[in-house]
Amino acid sequence: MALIEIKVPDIGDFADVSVIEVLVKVGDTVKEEQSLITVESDKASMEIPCSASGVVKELKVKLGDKVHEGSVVLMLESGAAASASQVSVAPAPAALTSSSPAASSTNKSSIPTTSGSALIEVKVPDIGDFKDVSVIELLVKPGDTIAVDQSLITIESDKASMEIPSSAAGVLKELKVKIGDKVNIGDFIAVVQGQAIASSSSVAAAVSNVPSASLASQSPAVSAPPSTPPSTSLSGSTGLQSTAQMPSHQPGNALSASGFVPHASPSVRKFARELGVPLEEVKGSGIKGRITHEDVQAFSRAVMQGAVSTKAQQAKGGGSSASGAALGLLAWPVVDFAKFGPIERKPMSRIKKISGANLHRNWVMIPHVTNHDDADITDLEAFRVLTNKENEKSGVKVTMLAFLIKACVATLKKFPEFNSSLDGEDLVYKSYYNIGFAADTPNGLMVPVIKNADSKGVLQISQEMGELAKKARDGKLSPAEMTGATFTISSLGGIGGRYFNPIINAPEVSILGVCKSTMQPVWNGKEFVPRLMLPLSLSWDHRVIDGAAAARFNANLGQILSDFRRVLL
Ligand code: CAO
Repeated sequence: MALIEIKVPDIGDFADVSVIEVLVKVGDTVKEEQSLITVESDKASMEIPCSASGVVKELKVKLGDKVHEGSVVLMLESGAAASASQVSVAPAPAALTSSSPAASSTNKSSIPTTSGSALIEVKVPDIGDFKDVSVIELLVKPGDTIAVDQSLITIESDKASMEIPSSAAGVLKELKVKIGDKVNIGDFIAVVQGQAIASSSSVAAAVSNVPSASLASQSPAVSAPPSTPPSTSLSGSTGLQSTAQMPSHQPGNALSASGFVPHASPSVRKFARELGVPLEEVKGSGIKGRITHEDVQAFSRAVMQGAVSTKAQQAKGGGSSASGAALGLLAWPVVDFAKFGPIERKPMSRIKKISGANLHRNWVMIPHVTNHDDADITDLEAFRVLTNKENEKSGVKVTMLAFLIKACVATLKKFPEFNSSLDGEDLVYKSYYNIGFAADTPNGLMVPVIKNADSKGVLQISQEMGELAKKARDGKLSPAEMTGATFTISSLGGIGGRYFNPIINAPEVSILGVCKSTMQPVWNGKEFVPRLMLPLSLSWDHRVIDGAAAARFNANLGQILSDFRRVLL
């Protein structure tokens, strides 16, 4: 067993490129040519392959480190002693910056025009042995004014992505390629109308980006990206952050159809394409907003679970005014209401729009069933009135909702699936009891959360509820005060009504709706007696909960409410 150093191979004139991904960890068994790290310059990202097979004993680089040719990436315990070339060098991709005026003629030819300017053909420069590389981004469009060296397209192999620069300045007349096309060295990609044929120096600058030697024959994992003269950096890596982090448009940054070029390595891009994930909609969690493999996975999972919809999905039928075509429904009726009488059009409040979108998704995606029941709260109401009398001075008013929260916690403990969430094919059972309560506010519905309600008494819950409801009405709830609920209660008891179907607040799996208690004649076996009955409406997710469990939940809740001592059991 030999311990060998695996070093960064010749990556041309690139010096101090950043490590943006570490793809292996100590203890991993790696094969020759397996990618170890991803490095990035301002124009390309590339994966550095292992020059031998073995077990990773020590990593010598970490995220954010700068490396160059010869930097030690890791220590590898190799089965056989590696040769000197194996140890240190995955062979030279190319000289990246040597200017080659002669080569320019292969990349650009000109056709004089009558106006004195020339139509210049821009071709794919020497990209080494790479064949049939896919065009993954078009960075310019006809009519754009192009500078020499400005990136025109991005191409990508399975291990590297690179931007192809323009070898001429002028106005882009035509792009000869589209996304998905495969290109090779010498392929004609664009026509630029320049004032004249670019000077030899500008030609040289453009073509200086060209790797001059074969890459793939010796080191398929390392490509030579076009380098950029220091003065013409167009898409510095610091400028390529996720959309959320970088709202302003930096000149020269490549734009995708929907925004900024997503910052991701070739393998992540490939992975996203395989899953059909629109990278520009993924928020990167890596350095400088870089999108990682895990980010793509998480986005894909969120879309599958309905927690997130892509822009394409939204365009097809996400909003309330959507056509319904995506669901195969009739188009939404378009009516000129003013035809029938005076109208006033008002935009919906921000909260209504947000809660509306959530309710819509939950209603459509969760198979809801609602069980209705009545609980005898005659004795509990008497106790509530007494409690309020005794605590008059405290300023805390106890309503039925605080008792309901305690009663629900006790019932949730007995029926844990009601306090769970669906995560893919798993059920996540929570050992904490955070109860959300719907609050009616002038701006719309909000759901503040009483955290750890199991460890709080009815008086404390009442006080917290009062404070949170006030904050909700004043629009002062913090995100932390509205998140983390495991179960929700929606009480219309102060208003009226008998029963309703509350919509589950995903990712919760059930919700209790409560209406106004009324005196009812209840048969006790001998006679009808007047009892104060509280209408309960329990909606539950039929993927998680069965009807029998829901009926038992309601029965148990009813028993606790009719004799609150049971809350202690
Ligand atoms: N039966 C009979 N009376 C009830 C009752 C019930 N189930 N629940 C409350 N009441 C009474 C209270 O005792 C109080 O009576 P007093 O004025 O005599 O003291 C009165 O109704 C008003 O109560 P409240 O609404 O102020 O207090 P609450 O704790 O019951 O509710 C809150 C607080 C914030 C939840 C409530 O104000 C609210 O916003 N409810 C609306 C929730 C909602 O919109 N749900 C629908 C969501 S789906 O669209």
